[in-house]
Amino acid sequence: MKGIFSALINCFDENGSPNIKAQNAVVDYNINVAAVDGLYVNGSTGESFNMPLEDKRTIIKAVAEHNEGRIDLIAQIGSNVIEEVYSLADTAHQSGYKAISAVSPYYYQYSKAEIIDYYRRIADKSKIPLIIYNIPVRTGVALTREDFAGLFAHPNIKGVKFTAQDMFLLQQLRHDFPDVTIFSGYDEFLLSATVLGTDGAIGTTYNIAGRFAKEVFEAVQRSDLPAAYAAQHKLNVVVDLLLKKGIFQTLKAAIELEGIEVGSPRLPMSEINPEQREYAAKVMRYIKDNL
Ligand code: MN9
Repeated sequence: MKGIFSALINCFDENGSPNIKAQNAVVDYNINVAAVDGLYVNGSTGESFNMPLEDKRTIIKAVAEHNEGRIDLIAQIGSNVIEEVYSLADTAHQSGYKAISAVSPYYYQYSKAEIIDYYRRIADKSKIPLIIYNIPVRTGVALTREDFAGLFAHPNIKGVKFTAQDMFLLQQLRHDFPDVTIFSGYDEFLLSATVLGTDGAIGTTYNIAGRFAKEVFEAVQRSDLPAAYAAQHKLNVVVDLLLKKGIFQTLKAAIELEGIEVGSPRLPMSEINPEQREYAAKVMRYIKDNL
């Protein structure tokens, strides 16, 4: 797997249940307009951590059915309820996903041994490869170079989504594990990560700004740093506008402007407010003016 993956938004109706019609439209938008190479389903951006198990399963299946093999799919299934993780790993496999991914267990302060054991158990059970979702700012768990060495020793742990600002560690991982698939996770660091030799990136803003991200990634592959720098600047304008008033609501409001009724986030996140709609209009205008 390679290239730019959207951390796919999930669409809900007024009761908070999956809205499959809108979800399908968002998948098409990602493929046809944002032009991404793959989708990371039920990640942070998909609000997975606020969703009931059966809704996560519904989304995993629906996205695969509608995608019909057009682009690569990864299902994020991490949770503290390990039986649910195993069960979603099966669903992802049966639905044709290329890989599963999982955040480390969170809330309780688990020991490194417990976290590594969690990942190994999932990787043992899963019939498709596991990509570690490393996001210390959310989980409070900072995996080290040595921790990754232990994890990548498992034959079914084949990648990492690296959502951290530590470019020192990222370089070390690229050096130590040339065959592991490394996706960078912060859209604002896409250029910095790509020059270190990552295989691709997974991010929130690619749902609407996938083409800017592809420009960054492809310019680095052909060693055109001025073009990569210019594209990263455009992407950073988008990231900045989205972060200002609340990234998830503003992103959803932006996609609504494209004619898809994605709805508001699930509770306990708040609804989209007028200020977020105003920023959504700014961000879509910027993208269209700078494509
Ligand atoms: O998927 C995203 N991280 C989180 C990765 O949602 C926590 C990023 O795409 C960020 O939303 C983005 C803005 O900081 O880089």
